[in-house]
Amino acid sequence: MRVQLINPNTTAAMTEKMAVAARHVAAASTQILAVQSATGPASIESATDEALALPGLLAQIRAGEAAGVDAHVIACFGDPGLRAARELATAPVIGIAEAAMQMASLVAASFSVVTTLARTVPTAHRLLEDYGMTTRCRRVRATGIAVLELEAQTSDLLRQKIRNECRLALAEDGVGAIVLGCAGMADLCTELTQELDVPVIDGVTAAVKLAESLVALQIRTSKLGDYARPSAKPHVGVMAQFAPTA
Ligand code: 5HY
Repeated sequence: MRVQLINPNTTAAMTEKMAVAARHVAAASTQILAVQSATGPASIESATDEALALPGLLAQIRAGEAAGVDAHVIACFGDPGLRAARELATAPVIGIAEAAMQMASLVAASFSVVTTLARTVPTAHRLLEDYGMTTRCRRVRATGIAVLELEAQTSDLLRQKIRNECRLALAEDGVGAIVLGCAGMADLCTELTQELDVPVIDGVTAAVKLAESLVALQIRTSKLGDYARPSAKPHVGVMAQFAPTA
């Protein structure tokens, strides 16, 4: 099967890092097609970043559908554009935040999220509400690390900060699992799981395995109700190229 892994920001090093993590867990018969938005911000850390990232992301969804991919993964912890992507797609579309939260809730009664900047914490809370997960998540913890700081090589200092925040979550929040709150943390999941001896869930790998499950079960995105196709209509201006055509 072919799973399109979409980085909705425009940082190639991050796309490469998440592709490595995804390929590491994918079944031998799964091809990971890692792509990124052609337009938009280098990282997504605010509602404005998210709004500007959406045209490029939705263009990749449309391109993937046209190419007949079996599933899409939106690899940004804010799950930007998830509902719009599901309107446009018949293949399943998995957001990494929803994937990680759902998977954590299967193995622990409650979890905490360890994320990047305090600026992104309200987004995580909004998603928890949206997904009916507020009773499962005890706390969303910021490390103060910006998304782009996680790129290139994740330094020992940054790893230490993330590790410390995870340890605090386990000591203070009474949780049984940690959800990593950024696609750029995907490379830390295995070592943190070993060090902390609790499930540490990274959304990129969780989303790939959930996508594989849905494809294997031949479950596709419903076109009835909320995810019905958007109707085609006239659009003006530079964004017209991104508008649904049929
Ligand atoms: C992400 N931003 O996973 C989110 C993380 C965050 O560009 N990729 C981004 O900090 O909300």
